[in-house]
Amino acid sequence: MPARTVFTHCGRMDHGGCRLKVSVKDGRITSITGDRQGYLNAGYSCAKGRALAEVHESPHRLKTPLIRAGDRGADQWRQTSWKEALDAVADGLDRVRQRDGAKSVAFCQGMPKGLEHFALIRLANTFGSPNLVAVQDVCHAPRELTGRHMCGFYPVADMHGKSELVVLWGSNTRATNEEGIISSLVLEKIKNGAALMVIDPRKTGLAGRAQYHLHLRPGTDCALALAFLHVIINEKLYDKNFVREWTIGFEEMADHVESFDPGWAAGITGVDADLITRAARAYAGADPACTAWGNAVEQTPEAFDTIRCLVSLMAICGNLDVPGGNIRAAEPRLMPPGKFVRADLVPEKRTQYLNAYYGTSEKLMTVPPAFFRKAVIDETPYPVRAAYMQCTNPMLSYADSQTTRKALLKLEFFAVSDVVMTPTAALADVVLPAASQFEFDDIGHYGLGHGIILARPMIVDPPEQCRPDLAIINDLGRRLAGPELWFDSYGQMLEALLAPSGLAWHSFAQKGFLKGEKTRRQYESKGFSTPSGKVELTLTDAESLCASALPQYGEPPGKPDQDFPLLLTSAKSPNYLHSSYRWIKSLRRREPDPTVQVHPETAQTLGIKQGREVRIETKHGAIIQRAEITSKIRPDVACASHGWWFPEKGALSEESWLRSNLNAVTSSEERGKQFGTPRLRGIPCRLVPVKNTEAKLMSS
Ligand SMILES: Nc1nc2c(c(=O)[nH]1)N[C@H]1C(S)=C(S)[C@@H](COP(=O)(O)OP(=O)(O)OC[C@H]3O[C@@H](n4cnc5c(=O)[nH]c(N)nc54)[C@H](O)[C@@H]3O)O[C@H]1N2
Ligand SMILES: Nc1nc2c(c(=O)[nH]1)N[C@H]1C(S)=C(S)[C@@H](COP(=O)(O)OP(=O)(O)OC[C@H]3O[C@@H](n4cnc5c(=O)[nH]c(N)nc54)[C@H](O)[C@@H]3O)O[C@H]1N2
Ligand code: SF4
Ligand SMILES: [Mo]
Repeated sequence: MPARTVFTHCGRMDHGGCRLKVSVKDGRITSITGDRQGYLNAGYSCAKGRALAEVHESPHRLKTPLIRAGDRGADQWRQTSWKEALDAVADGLDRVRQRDGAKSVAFCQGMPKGLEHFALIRLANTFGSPNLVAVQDVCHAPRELTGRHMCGFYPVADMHGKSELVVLWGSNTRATNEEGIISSLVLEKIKNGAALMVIDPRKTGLAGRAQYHLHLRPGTDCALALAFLHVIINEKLYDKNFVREWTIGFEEMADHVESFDPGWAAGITGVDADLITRAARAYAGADPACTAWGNAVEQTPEAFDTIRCLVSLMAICGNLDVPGGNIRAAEPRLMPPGKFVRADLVPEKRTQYLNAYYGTSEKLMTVPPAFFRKAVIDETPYPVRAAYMQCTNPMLSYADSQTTRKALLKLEFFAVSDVVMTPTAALADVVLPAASQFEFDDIGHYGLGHGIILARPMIVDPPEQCRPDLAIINDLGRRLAGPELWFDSYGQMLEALLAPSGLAWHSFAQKGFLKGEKTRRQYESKGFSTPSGKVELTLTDAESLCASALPQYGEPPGKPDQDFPLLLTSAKSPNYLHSSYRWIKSLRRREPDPTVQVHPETAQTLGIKQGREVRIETKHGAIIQRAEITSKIRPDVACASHGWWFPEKGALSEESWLRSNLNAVTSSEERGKQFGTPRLRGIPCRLVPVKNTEAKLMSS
């Protein structure tokens, strides 16, 4: 067959977004390059995207459904047919539903990889369970929902408008190409004259190009943001008109931030007071400034307060909902997510789901992993006894891996869909082999709040018996909820979702993407969708959120001390997605081992040598990673790699899943009230060089 070229969008290597030109010959992908026409990437692609052909061909892929043939976690499997596997999953989930009620069955999703996320919510809803467990406690929800509490929408950086300043607040777009912000767009803005401010404990590549780099201690962002507010309000640099017309609580906020001066913040953050003052002035002076904010601002129990400060800054400086600022991105005309997931079928969700017991924000519709595990292990507030998991590897991605393992082993039944045998899948009763990128028709970015959706048409057949999650869920839905609530095929699901746009799948796939209509300053005619109709600097419903009306800075309970003198944080690798893809050769060559970044002075004091193994110890456990000695990091900080397991050592051995797993030294005992967020940034730790004799360590 002659070679052919297909255009599609990348996915499953991060949130996706780059338009790719893919060449195919005889069912094999022969080349992948970034396409210049790409709305988000303008020709850019990264090593992960270009490695997708290896995902397709990898010998590590799961290729047939498996049913457990020995004890849990004994690694004994029997290959089976799809019919038997899906019957087994349906029976396992239904048995628990019949006996204990639908809410005793959880549906668990990791980072949304494509439309499967919403299809799974639909499965949970049509099944009758309010418990959709996801990683949103540490990803996305704190940003989106705090935005919605304060101004009625999720203020995303307008990467296509003109800005005078780009702020990367705990976001390393160059490596992570975060949620629709492909780094090429940031670079384009800089080329067009925007100044750059980076707020990061590491001197990242972009920090090296920034006019302002605030090299703060991890976990102290709230103090820094309060000091920004102090400077801007004290020096009257705010947008007086916007503040007067469109905010409530400004006077209270002004009084409140009076004591949070840059000198105070310098003591906490480690950033020079003068630099804080200059940076705050630059933010207020830019017309407009856009803030791309990342995981760092939301992976602490204080996330709500930190993000409230950031939204307050956007508001009082006139950066909210203006071109080139932080905007409300209108979604394209599609079936609205609430309708797609059939939210109407669980009207009692907010009183029934596990979150109700913990009193989280009612806008948080997914269950934090810590609540799920407690329901499994302690049966609090009621037992959860079965789970269906897709696109997630909780053994690596949930804080406190030992507790996760205990919970998974206690589940009466659980099934996993994944592309390879992971430390999570290895503990399951049934494992389903999922199709991956390019192997089925998919829609990217639906429901993520970025105002775009992207077509990811199928290019090659999946390996052997692999099937797309959308098809698997559709089949499970038909079995568990009845065919009338589901579709004849997953293709119909895509058509139904697209119908309001007037496009059929094949036309959409040709067009490539849809974006919502550009509307800015909508508040001028409609007000803000908050109880007061304005941006709530003081929150009207603060009490119901167990928060004070204004953002506070609370000292973290665990501060560095003699025993644990450093602060541990993490940054995502440009070469991997969380716990995924260590089994791809080209990526593993680029990054063979997990590394912890240490400052040269710290390394010298502790006797740590470049490239040698170091034990990272916190109150919660110890792991080993290799030292990368670099002056790019603060001397009082250690920045570890997240998501590491070693597929070449199997999925079950501690040498594989425990040895270097960052979440073996995190905890979820301390959590934020509003979103159930544990502390993943700024954990007191110590580093100990590993002697050759103990290199084999682990749980010893
Ligand atoms: N300590 C610490 N922990 C963190 C973070 C951190 O910064 N520090 N970050 C957090 C964040 S932001 C997130 S989003 C989570 C991510 O947490 P997860 O989503 O759980 O982690 P991933 O590695 O992205 O994905 C898990 C699995 O999805 C599988 N997969 C890939 N594509 C498909 C597919 O199409 N179908 C199926 N069925 N499976 C597929 C992969 O093989 C992989 O095993 O981790 C969180 N955990
Ligand atoms: N290559 C790659 N891309 C990804 C992912 C991936 O795993 N790999 N994951 C995807 C997902 S699900 C998400 S949510 C996004 C995450 O995207 P980002 O938010 O950009 O991810 P991180 O690398 O966790 O954090 C960004 C920066 O925060 C800095 N940092 C660490 N601690 C702190 C702190 O306390 N305060 C401040 N201000 N900065 C701090 C780190 O040094 C890092 O440079 O990326 C997406 N894209
Ligand atoms: S930046 Fe993200 S979307 Fe673009 S090629 Fe890389 S993994 Fe794919
Ligand atoms: Mo994430």
